[in-house]
Amino acid sequence: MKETNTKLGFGTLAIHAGQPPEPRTGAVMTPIFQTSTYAQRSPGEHTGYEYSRTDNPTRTAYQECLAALEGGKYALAFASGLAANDCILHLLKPGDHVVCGDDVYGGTFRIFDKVFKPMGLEFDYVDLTKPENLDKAIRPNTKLLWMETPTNPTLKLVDIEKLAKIARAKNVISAVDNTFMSSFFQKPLAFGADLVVHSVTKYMNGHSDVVGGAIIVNSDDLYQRLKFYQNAIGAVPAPMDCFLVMRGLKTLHLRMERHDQNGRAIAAYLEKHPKVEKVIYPGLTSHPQHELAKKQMTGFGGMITFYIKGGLKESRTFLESLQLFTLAESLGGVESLIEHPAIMTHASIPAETRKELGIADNMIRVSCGVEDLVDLRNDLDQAFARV
Ligand code: P1T
Repeated sequence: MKETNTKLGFGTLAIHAGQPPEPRTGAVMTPIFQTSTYAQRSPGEHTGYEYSRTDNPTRTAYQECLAALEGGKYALAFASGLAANDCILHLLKPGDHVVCGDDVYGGTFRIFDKVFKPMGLEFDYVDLTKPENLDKAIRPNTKLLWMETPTNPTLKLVDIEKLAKIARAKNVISAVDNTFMSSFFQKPLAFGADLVVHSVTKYMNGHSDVVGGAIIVNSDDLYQRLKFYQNAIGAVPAPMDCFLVMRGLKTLHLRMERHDQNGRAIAAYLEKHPKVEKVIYPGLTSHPQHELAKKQMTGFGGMITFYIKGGLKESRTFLESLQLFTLAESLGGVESLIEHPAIMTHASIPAETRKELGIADNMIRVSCGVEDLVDLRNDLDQAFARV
C-alpha cells in the first residue's frame, strides 16, 4: 500500500497503515532505524529527520498505524503508558483542576497524587458512572476530564459520549484511557473525546515483551502542544520497541476476537462456579452497565474480575495452584495472566479507597489469553478444587 487510505478495514490498516515497502530496497517490513542522528547536507538542510528523540522513521510508521487504527488524525508514541499520561498532564499548569474517575489503574492514581498534586494541580476523584456527578465536579479552573473505561480493576464503564459532551461545553479537555478495550473494541474519538491514551504494553502490543504508551488526537492544536512535550520531555520509545508493537498491531483484530471469545466463556463459567461469590464482566447481563457496554463497545474483551468465596487465604491458595494462568501484573498478552489487585497492581491506592471501591482480599483479576478454552477451564477447575 503506497499511502494510508483510512476507509480500509481495521485488519487491512493494522497490517499496512504507515508501512509501505521501504523505497530503496523494497523491504516489506519497516526497517528498525537504529540511529540517534541523521546526516545533514548543510546546517539545517536535512531529510526531515534530525535527531531520534524528535522523530525516527520507525516511530513515524508506528504512529501512523496507531492513528489509523484509533480513527484519529495523529498519534504520539511513548516509552510507557504512564509517560503518555505524564505528557497529557503537562498541558496543565499549577492551579488547574482535573476530574478523574474514582477507579483507575494504581499507577495513574500515583502519578496524579504523588507527582502532579505536589506541583500544584488539583484532582477530584468522582464516580463518573453517573454523568450528573461530572456536572457537579466541574469548577471554573477545571481543565481536564480523565476517564478510564472499563476501569481497572472493577470494570465499571462510563458513558464516553455523554461525559465528553459535558466537558466540551465547559472547555474541558476529555481524555479516555482505552487500554482495556484496545482500538479494536472501542473508539472514544468517535464519541467526542479529545484524547485517547493507551498503555500499548497490553492488548495493542499483545505479546508481553514491550512497555509502551500512546496518545491519539484529532485536534491540530492539541497535537502540536503534545508533540512539543513529547520531544521536550523525551520519554520516547526506542526504534526496536516501535517495530515490535507495530508487529503486534498486525494481529490485533485476530487476537481481540479470541480474547473476547475466551472472556465471555470464562466469565459464564465463573458465574456458575460454586466457589465464586460474584463475577464482574461487561458482557454478562448481570453487569449493571451491560446496555452501555453494548452501545459503546463492539466486544467485551478478555478482562474479568471476580470475588472468590472466602478471603486472602482462599485467594492465595487459588492463585498459587494455577498452572497455565501466570500469576503476574499486566494484562492483554496472548498468554493468560491472573493477579491480586489489592496486593499487586492497586497497592498504591490508599487502603480506605480500595475498601470503598471493593478492591478486597478475595478479589481476583483475570486477563484471558488466546489459548484453547478447554485448557484454561481445566486449569481453573483444578485450582478451585484445591481451595
Ligand atoms: O505500565 P504502563 O505501560 O506505564 O501503563 C500504565 C497503565 C495505564 N493505564 C491502564 C489502564 C493500565 O492498566 C496501565 C498498566 N496496568 C498494569 C500494569 C496492570 O497490571 O494493571
